[in-house]
Parts: sequence; structure tokens; C-alpha cells
Amino acid sequence: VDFMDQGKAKASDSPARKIKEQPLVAVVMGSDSDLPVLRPGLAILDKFSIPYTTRITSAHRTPTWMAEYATAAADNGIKTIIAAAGGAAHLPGMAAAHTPLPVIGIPVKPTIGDGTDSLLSICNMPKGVPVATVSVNNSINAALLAARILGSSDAAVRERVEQYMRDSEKEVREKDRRLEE
Ligand code: RP5
Repeated sequence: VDFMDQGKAKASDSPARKIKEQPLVAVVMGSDSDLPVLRPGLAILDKFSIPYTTRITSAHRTPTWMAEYATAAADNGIKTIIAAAGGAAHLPGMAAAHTPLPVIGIPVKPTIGDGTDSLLSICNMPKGVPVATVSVNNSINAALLAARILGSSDAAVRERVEQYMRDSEKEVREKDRRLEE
């Protein structure tokens, strides 16, 4: 799969790029069919200049590889894991079971149903193994949450989060102003 090991990805279907710097976020997915859902979030990580890597680590089809990857992530310099999966959606929870790093789960809407099953699979973790869960297909919030986690100890990233918040406020205020026109 040509996007594996890329250091950056664009919201559009871009060709693979080699990692140029130490990735801080690992974006793992159960299948390459999850990638379109992830692209808006990857675009946020790009916008914030947060280095990341994307990997397919299926909890079902590649269980040993999935466990090895999550287990080694912290020692490999990863600070936060974003894990996307649909349907039974075990990947975020299984990743969290193998790492002390914060794991953010993205429920992916499967071909059957509205994604509620993915959402419940990910957020209903038994106590002791937390997964921070965003709404169905919401890779943007997953990326923003990863940025906030990194920003708590990185002033440059925190400033980009604050700028994003200012920009969002400005955009909504502008829309509000236009309603009067
Ligand atoms: C999950 O099953 C993946 O995360 C994906 O969302 C879903 C379907 O995978 P494919 O059958 O499209 O590979 O493991």
C-alpha cells in the first residue's frame, strides 16, 4: 500500500511521501478503506505541521503486527495514537491495551448501518483501558484532540491550536454578520 510510512498526506489523494522527520502521531487504521475518512484529519495535522505516520494495523487480519506496532510506538517516539476502525472496531481498544500512550478512536461508518456500532465498540471500553472517542467519521476532531495533547507540552503546537480557534470564531462571527445583510 503506497501511503504506508508516509510522513505527510494531503486531503486529496496524494502519492506517498517518505518520512522526513520523527512522527509524533501514529494514525493507524483497520483497513485502507478507512483512509478517505482519515484524510480531513491528516490535512489538519499537515496544517499544524505535526509530523505523523499512517499505518494499516488490523486488529483482526494482522493481530500480531497490530500488537507489535502499538507496543513499540512509545519507544519509537510516538506521542499519541489515532486509531480508526469500522464495524466491530476493536483496533482503538486493542491499541490502547498495548501502549501507555493516549489513544484517540475514530468510529468509521461501515457499509451496513450508520456507524453506531463502531461508536459504541470504541467508546464502551471497560474501565482501566481508556480510548478518547470522537463522533462517527470525525477525523478532524481526532486530529485536533491530538494537537491539543501535543500542545499541552509544546508551545508552538499550542499556538497553532489557539490560532485555529481564533480563525473558527472569526468565521462564525462573519457568518453571523452576513445574516443581517
Ligand atoms: C474494519 O473493517 C476496518 O477498520 C474497516 O472500517 C472495516 C471494513 O474493512 P474492509 O472490509 O473494507 O477492509 O476492520
